[in-house]
Amino acid sequence: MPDIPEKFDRTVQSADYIKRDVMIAMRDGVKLHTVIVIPKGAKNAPILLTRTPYNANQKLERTASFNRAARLQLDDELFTSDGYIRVYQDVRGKWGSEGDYLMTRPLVGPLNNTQVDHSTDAYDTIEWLVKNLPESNGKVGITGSSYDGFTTVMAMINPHPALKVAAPMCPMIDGWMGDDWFHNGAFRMTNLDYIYDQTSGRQSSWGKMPHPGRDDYESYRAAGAAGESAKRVGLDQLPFWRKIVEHPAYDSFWQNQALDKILAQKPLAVPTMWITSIWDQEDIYGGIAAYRATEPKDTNNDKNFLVMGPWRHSGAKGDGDKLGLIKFDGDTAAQFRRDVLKPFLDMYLKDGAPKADIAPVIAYETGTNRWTRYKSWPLACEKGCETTSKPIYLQAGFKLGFDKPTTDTANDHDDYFSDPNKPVPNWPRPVQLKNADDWRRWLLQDQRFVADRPDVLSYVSDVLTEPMHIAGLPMVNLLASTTGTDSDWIVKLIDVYPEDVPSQLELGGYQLMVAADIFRGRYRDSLEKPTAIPSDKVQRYRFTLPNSNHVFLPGHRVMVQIQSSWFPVYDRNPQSFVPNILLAQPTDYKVALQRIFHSASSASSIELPIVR
Ligand code: PG9
Repeated sequence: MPDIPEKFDRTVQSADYIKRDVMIAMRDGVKLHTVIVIPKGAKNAPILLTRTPYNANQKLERTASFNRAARLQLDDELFTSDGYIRVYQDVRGKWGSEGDYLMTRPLVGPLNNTQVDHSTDAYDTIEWLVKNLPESNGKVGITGSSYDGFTTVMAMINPHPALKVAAPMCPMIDGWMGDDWFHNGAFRMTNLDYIYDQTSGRQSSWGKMPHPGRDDYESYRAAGAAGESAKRVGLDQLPFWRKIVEHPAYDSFWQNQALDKILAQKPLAVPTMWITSIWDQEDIYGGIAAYRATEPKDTNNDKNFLVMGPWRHSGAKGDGDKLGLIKFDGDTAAQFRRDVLKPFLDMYLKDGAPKADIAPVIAYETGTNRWTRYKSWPLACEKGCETTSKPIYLQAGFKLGFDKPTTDTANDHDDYFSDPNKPVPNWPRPVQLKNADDWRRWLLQDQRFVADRPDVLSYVSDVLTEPMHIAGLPMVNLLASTTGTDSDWIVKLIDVYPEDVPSQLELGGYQLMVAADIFRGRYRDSLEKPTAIPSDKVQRYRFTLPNSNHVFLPGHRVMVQIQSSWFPVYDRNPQSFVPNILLAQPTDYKVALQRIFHSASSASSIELPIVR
């Protein structure tokens, strides 16, 4: 008899949980691998479900303990210690599940000609769970972050009646406007790794894509366009990469799968808490966009909830006491899980749980470092909010202030040469996009490392004598020209710390981005149909920056930086108009003279959502 038996039962008799590993049949017969962790002795227990492409088995492998809370994820602890049944499921086509995988599989319809999607799979899974888990009370909640946030949102569409509550974290909602794939049309090179790892095999894992050298800035620049870098590692073989190449603009492919647009059509079917991170390096757009899209139909203001934490992507699941050098008041993620998420989910899932005191909007105020509660969000905006945003203008002499420029002279502009062959880096080189620590903190990178580059313009206000609170999405109103025929515009709203910060010396003079984004100029008139920028003609670029709830403290200054590349996170704009930037040729990359206007008739500003 061989020493390795045919079967080995891995159940640990003295563990405090029972693990059931099941294959649940969906309506098309495909079976999905599902891991169920039931506290021993559970009765009338609520179920918390997550549907993931990232290996359900691994979610129960944080440690090798006999204790379920130590084995499951950190953010599961409060739930599983309190008797919840925790369920993780591999989405179809990944890991232990059968079926075909489609990246962020769209709903059944023009983009999905099968009979199944994540909405039907969630439905069928919940149907099975409530019928087959005698330990449960028949109430199911769903949660998950990022891709798992996307599957959470999908479950909210035509939901199973047993689905009582949803808590999508940092969900991927619109991959073109500002979540993973693009930001306002600029492609995010980090996706080459993601697509490679996620779709090159059913069980693919992270970090497998080859990268030449130690500096992606250098290797991606040397390769040319994103398409060339992709080709060099074989991404051409992967259908989702080919879809990206076929759909560089905001066409029906992207519009029809944008979940905020889909959700806006009907009132929310289940109470939902949108959990967002202020410095989300991956899905900074979607959570707040979905909250805003669903808010008008939440007429009683009792179904749609928003949380904003001072976190990186998925930060609500981890330790929230600091991010890079920026410290908060205690572990804000643990505070959120204990004081907000747990009572919120209990209220809908646990039999007899008390009504939780949860405000419609719970937002961490950065700068002052405290949690705040509001009835709605944003507090200030262009129109329809209690307060109207207030423009802060670029002024002569690289100043920033609330007085609109009054002159119209030939000198009312500042210029820089943007050379796509010497792009502005996202963080100091060498840049390794796969370096998790750099990647998670880059939105808080001290911007002094580029502030004085000749191709970065920095406008700065006087020292503030009073606190200035922004609460919403700053709107860029940039008046600019280029000698090229296409261009990217990056606008960064920055809090400049005083030269001396006695309580934390390393923050002296720090330039902290509080909201920053990129806009691909070819989309200024239409996101769907790009057009060449007329050379040397002033154009208006209007786009929102990510959401912020920040107080610029007295002694600090407000800064706006403008540049035309942000590499290698974003691919380079060749600055000459080509049909598809992902396929640009080396000769398309041209130096351009960029001109930023601050005159009376062409006044560039950032409309700040300032509240008192
Ligand atoms: N931000 C990741 C992702 C989500 C959806 C699509 C592609 C990538 C994630 O962390 O899951």
